[in-house]
Amino acid sequence: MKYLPLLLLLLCACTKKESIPPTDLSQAALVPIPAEMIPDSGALMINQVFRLEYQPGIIDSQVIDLISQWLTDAGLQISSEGEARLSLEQGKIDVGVDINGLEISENEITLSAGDVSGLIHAAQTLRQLLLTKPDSVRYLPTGKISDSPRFAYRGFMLDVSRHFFPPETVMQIIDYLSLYKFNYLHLHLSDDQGWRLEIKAYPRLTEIGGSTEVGGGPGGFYTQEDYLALQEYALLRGITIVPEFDLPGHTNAALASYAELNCDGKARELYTGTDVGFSSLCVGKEYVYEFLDTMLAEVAQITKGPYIHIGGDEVHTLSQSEYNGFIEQVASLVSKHDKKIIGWDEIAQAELPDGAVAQYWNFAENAKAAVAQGNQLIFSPATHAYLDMKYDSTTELGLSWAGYTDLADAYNWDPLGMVEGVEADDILGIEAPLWSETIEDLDDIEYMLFPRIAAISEVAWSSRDFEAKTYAGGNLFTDFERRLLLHQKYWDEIELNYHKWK
Ligand code: TNX
Repeated sequence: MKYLPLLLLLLCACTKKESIPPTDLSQAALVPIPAEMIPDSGALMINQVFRLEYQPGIIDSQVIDLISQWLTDAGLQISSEGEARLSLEQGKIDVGVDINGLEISENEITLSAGDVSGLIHAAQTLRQLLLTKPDSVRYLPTGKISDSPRFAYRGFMLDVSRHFFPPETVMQIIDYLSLYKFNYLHLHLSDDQGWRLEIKAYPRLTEIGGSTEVGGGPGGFYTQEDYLALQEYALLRGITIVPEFDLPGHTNAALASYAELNCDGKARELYTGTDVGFSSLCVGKEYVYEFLDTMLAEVAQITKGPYIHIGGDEVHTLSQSEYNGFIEQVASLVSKHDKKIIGWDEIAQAELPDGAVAQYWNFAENAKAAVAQGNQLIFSPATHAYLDMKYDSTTELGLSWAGYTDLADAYNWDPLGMVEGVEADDILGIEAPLWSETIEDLDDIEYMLFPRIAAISEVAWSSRDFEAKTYAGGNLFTDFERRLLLHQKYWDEIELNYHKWK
């Protein structure tokens, strides 16, 4: 009896040394949570050399290099020879948008997907398994994951107008978005405080309109070369860029650059404050439509994705019919240049062309009007998805006009059921905007994004079992938090400036 404590101590020490392999894949720290996880009871030893196998000519070599780099950085040894196998298979399973699978057995890892974005997402799943496991654990649990997203559009918006962010910052954000399986990056490229994309036919837009920002800093802009490089960087990581030119309001930077855009023919002063709603292009002037036609033609030509976002929000200086007439004309110009339009929910007050998408941010009547016209919605409700809202009253950065948004608020909502009469088919997806009135650099961006961007990723990607699980504040969120806490290890490793919520 007297030796019992000693015996227990010894037993404990032994089992610890053995480092029990994890055996339950379904408990892995994956965000967004996959559609299906089937664990089995084995384990794969990580510390061995994996022989990379793929179908040459089918999978783009840049994609193979990127996936190998991600996994190597996350701790996998990959080579052309080796005992264990890492196989990449594209097009072998159901060909469907973004359907993907990850299978782990005792000596093989297989990533399979219908298309390239599915392959990238399968790789991100494996990468997350590696990045979130404790350093002492030398095994991955075996089993099978089958996954596909709930919504086709999973976006994040960065306001590069109120404050300008250089291409390196945008690339860093693209890396974060890709890890959490977002597939659209919306760049808010023009507003009262700055015009941020070079337009060759109108160089003063960036020379003058790009020369400052909120607070009077130097501003900046992307050359067309920068813009093309950003798109290429994003596309390789499964992300399409959506350029926004906010029209006809939020246009002071353009009005300061070209006097002809104003009804009185006089250029406006540059603006470095944060008011909204005071500016508008002169919608009755022929010059304005020539300008827009030329500008949109240039943008359409260098934009790889299907959408151009035309803004359309907060126009407080026009009559309803002036506003509607303007939106309809711009919509037809965008269609003429073979792109589809997205606009803030106000655009649904006008007649929308087929395929136009309204971005619901504040007004349910507008969302209903879009659906009544047969158009789809992107959900960005300011009360849950605006990442420029403060977490709580102590948050130094950000605004609070839509209230505070803590991690639970960013997680506990669903687009379905949010606006009466809006059905699943009416919803193209979700987008989280970050307006940058108070956001000045990458550290600020990271603070507002993390951890909430992970919550948004799960709302956008994962189907939620409302029947089986308590929704608001219930065990869905508790389980999300459990998984997310394991992501902090990686965030600490890369010195991410995240908001510590626990
Ligand atoms: C509303 S959302 C705006 C932006 C501001 C933002 C600040 C929208 C379409 N317009 O101009 O930056 O609030 O949260």
